[in-house]
Amino acid sequence: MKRPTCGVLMGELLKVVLLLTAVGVSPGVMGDCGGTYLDAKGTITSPGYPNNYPMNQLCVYTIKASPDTRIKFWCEEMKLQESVGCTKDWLMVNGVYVCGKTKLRDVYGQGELKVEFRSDNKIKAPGFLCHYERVTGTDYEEQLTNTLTASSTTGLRYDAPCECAKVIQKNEWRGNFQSDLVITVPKATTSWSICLRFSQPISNLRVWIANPSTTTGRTVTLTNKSYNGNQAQGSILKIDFIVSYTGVKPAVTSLTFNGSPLCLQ
Ligand SMILES: [Ca+2]
Repeated sequence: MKRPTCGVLMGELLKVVLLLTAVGVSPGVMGDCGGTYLDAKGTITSPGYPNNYPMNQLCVYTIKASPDTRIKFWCEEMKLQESVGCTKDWLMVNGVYVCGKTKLRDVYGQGELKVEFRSDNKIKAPGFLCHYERVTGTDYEEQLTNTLTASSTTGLRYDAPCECAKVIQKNEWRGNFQSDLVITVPKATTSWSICLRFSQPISNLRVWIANPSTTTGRTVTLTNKSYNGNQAQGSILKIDFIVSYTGVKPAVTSLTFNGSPLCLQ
């Protein structure tokens, strides 16, 4: 009975030694939980990749270059536990949280890029395999909408915890309900469009501070009025609307803001 215990202990000891060896060592040792990466290019993975990552991990990967150098970061493989709003396991770069199979591609940092990986206390998965490299040239543009290949709208969020969009019902009467759509603007913009998808077709929509593309059906795009297109990052956009319906009451099931999916709370 003692041997297996000893075996486990030796295994743990070996892991500690390996971890200690890895600390401060330059880049790309597969399976490190975070570290500082100084090479011109390299690879980072979740701990233990391609085997399942352990639970309760919080790994910070700091990729550094000189202040005038840009760093490009992208993911080749992503297999994290998926959760609505990515509240369980997630990878975060530049304030964007992804989970499930949502791959980040071509995220840029100037001089430094911080990548965080978190796993909670239940359910493991194989994790991520991502690469970085220093880049030169003038084609640099940080475009959140171009950095994601979303497998679904649940595999993504913009801040922690999931508070980026809420639909708050204020009134309800036969065949109608009135709600506020509350969005925390993820990125400064001079114009906006919000695509709303309902679980059931709606028969009428009334909205006052946005122009609806249609007032019936399951999908509606709301665009800004001339006076409220300008929105700072983090500002709160509250849109009052009334939906009419026949039959089953519709609910907002997903939405995008300027093309990027937002989680719903
Ligand atoms: Ca988990």
